[in-house]
Amino acid sequence: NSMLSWQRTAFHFQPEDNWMNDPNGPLYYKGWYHFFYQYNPHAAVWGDIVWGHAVSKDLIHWLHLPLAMVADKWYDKNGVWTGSATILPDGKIVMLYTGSTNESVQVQNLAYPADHDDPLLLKWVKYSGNPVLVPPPGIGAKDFRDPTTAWKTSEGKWRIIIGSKINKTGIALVYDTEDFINYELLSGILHGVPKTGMWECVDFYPVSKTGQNGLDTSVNGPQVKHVVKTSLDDDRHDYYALGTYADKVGKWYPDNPEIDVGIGIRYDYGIFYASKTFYDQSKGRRVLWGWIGESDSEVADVKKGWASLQGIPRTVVLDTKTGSNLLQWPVEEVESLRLKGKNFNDIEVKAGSVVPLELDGATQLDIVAEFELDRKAIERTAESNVEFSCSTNGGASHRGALGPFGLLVLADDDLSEYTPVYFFVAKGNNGSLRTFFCTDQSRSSVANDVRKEIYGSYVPVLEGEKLSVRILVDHSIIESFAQGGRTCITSRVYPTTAIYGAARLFLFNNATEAGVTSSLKIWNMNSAFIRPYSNEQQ
Ligand code: DQQ
Repeated sequence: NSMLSWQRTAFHFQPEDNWMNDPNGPLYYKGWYHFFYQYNPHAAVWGDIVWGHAVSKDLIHWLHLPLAMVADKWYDKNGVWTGSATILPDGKIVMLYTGSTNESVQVQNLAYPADHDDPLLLKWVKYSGNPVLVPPPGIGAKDFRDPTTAWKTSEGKWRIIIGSKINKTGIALVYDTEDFINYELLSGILHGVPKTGMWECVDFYPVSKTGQNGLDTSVNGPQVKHVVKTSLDDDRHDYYALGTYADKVGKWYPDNPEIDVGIGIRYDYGIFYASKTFYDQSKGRRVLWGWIGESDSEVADVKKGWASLQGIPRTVVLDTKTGSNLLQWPVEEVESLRLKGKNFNDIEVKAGSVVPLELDGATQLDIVAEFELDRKAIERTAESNVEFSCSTNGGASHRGALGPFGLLVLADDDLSEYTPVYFFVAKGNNGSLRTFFCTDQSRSSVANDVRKEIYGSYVPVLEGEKLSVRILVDHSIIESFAQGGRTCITSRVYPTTAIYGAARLFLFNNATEAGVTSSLKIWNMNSAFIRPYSNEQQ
């Protein structure tokens, strides 16, 4: 349907057509980044899941390859579900994935490249003895999925975790193996959190306490913390927590039990699910992929013939300044798409005003913005509203003393459509400030078959820091990173008039008392090359 074709993105990974969900088995091999993903070759809705496959030299430009694995065995007849890659010390690759069997039992299967000399890893072989793991006693047949990348134990074995639940407690089961064929289930779980439900797509990895570079999954010791991430089936968000890993017993303990896995911090406060990291040995970084679904209707997805994107891959490191959160940032390669940039210096945005930013197009942007609130107004205001929350406080049109202020993205000229990405500074009665970072979709589209939520959360702002945001805009996706990636929000939006050449960008300040000064650098973004392999060959 050409009416909806503007929703296709220009530099986000998406298949030519049909449905995509979770990222699978990302890895770097012989000069190529490989990306596999949950894919329905037949329709723009979930079902008939197989593994799509694409390769890239830079995580931005992609060649689509033939399907890597299809549902052709009894042990994956109902779906070739999510899995992860492990690169062995000799450079060989093993892939573990969940199969939904002919009887819809969730089992784990082993696969490997047919030809390790092929840098494109076109052909995959399923191990003849599959499945290698079936649900253990006490675990439901449909509650056993999504094996992680393996890491080395101090004993020299490989270890993986697999998500599950017992009653309503989400858990990660731990298995040790020496050959990826025979496994030993540890008697205790890695970790579990009551009332969180099924843990999908668990992830486990070390982050350096100095925060500078990414670490291979097996790195352990006093210089690291360990991250546990789960995707909660019940509320469709990805939660992580920082903690300490005890190799000997195969357990992990959160730094702060109040911000434990599934009840504390999210990777992203918008749409972002089933994510997975991998260690990029070519650049010494840990890279996070996340599935970005749609927030329009299924009818609209079927009409347009496709559904879902992948977020721009993000590097993840520990935020050594706070010590209590990660920093996520778009991989540096996305900057290669930047066309001519434009600077806007010290723009004054008075309380209650909107300021247009003149650009050559506003549907493909990379925005870096800083904001400073008028100090006198901060001191002056008597407002007390530390209980503020993005989603319950009326969104960007609610006026407080010190906010909201930020940008109106994918807006049209007369502001019949726009998506505010903004800060709200709340002042406590003891004078302390608390900053929130939000995205408000309530006026993002005049269409009525799309969800129009208000997303957001608290963002840590340290003494002396300016408020800062990076925003990637690509037709129907807005990815926003506040304070260097401490709090992130991804939105899918469906404007009807703020498209192509009609899309504009504005600064806004809906505070009642404080003026804001903003400096920005904005680049129009080139489109990425994301094409079928067969076309390449012609
Ligand atoms: N998607 C896969 C499962 C996983 C879920 C099936 C998460 O393996 O638990 O498509 O989105």
